[in-house]
Amino acid sequence: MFMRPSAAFDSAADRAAIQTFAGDVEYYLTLSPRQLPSHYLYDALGTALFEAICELPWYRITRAERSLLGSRGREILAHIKPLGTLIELGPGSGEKLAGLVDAGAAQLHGARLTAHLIDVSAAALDLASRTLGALDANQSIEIVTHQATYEAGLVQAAAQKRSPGRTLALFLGSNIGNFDPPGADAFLRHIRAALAIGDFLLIGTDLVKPEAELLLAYDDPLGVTAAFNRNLLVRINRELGADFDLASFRHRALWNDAESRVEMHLVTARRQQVRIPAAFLDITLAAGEAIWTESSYKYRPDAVVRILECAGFKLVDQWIHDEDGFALTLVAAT
Ligand code: AVI
Repeated sequence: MFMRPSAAFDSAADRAAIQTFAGDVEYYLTLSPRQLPSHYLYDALGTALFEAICELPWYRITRAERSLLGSRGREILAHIKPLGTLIELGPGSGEKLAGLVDAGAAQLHGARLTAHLIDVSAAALDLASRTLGALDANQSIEIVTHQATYEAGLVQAAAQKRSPGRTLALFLGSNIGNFDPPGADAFLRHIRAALAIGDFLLIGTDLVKPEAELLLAYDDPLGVTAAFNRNLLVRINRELGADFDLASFRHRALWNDAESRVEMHLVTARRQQVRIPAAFLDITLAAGEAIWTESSYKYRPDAVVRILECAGFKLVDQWIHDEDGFALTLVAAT
C-alpha cells in the first residue's frame, strides 16, 4: 500500500483534502481530453508563482485593477450609502480592498465597517487581516475571517451580518474568468443569494484583447507561467506519490476564440506511463498528448453586464481601463 512519509503527522482535515485531490485527479485525468481542475495550481509554491506572475510586465490584470480601484474608489463608494459590510472573496494580500477603502475614505466619513474575508488559505487570511488592520486609524474596520470555500464562506458571512447599512461584495482579479459559463452563472447566483435587494457586487474582469497580448500574458518570456503550470505535476508527484517525468512536459497557452478563453495545457514531448498510487491510477500519455489545466475566460464589457443581469443584478456603473483592457463593474442586487 502507498504511504506518504509524513502521513503520521497529517491532521484529519489534511487527509480529507488529499483524498479529495486524489479523487479529482483520478476523475479528471481519465476524461477525454485529459484535464486537471485549475484550483489545484495554488499550493504554497503555486501561490508564490502566481504572485510573481502578477508582477510581470505582460500580465496586466493586477496593475489595471489596482489602478482603477485607486482612481475610481471614491466614485465606487459614493454609490453605496450607507456602506456597513464588505465581503471579499479571495482577498489575497488584502491590498486591493485596503486600496479601495483608502481611496474612498472621504465617502465613508469614518463609518464603522465590518469586513468579511473568505479564503481557504489561513495564510492569505492572516496577511489580508494585517493589511486591513494597518489602515488609517480613522477608519474603524472590524475584520471577520472565514477559512472556507467561497460558497460556504458566503453563507457564513450572510448569517453573521451585524452592521447596519449596505453590503458590498467584491470578487476581484478576474477570478470569475476561471469559471466556465455555467459555473460562472451558478457562482454569481451564490453571491446574489448571500445579498439583500439593494446590496452591491463589484467584480473585476479581464477583457478580450489582441491574441498576441493575451498569449504573452499566459506564456511569458521569463517562463514564470510555465513554472506555475508545471508545478501542478510537481504537486501530484509530491502529494499523491506520482512519477510524472516533469522535464518532458512543455507549457502551452492558446487562445480559443470561439469560447473566448485562454487555455493552459501541459504537453508531453514523449510517450510516458505514469503511476499515481494515491489516486489508484496508471495512465499512458501518448507523445504530444496534452493535459488541460486552466481556462481563463475573457469578456466584452456588455457580456459582463449580461451575465450579472442573468444572475439577479442590475448595472450601477462600469469603469474600463482602456490601456490594459480590464473592467470593474458595480451592480446592485435586484
Ligand atoms: C487567478 N486567475 C484569475 C489567473 C488568470 O489570469 O486566469 C490565474 C493565472 N493563470 C495564468 N496566469 C495567471
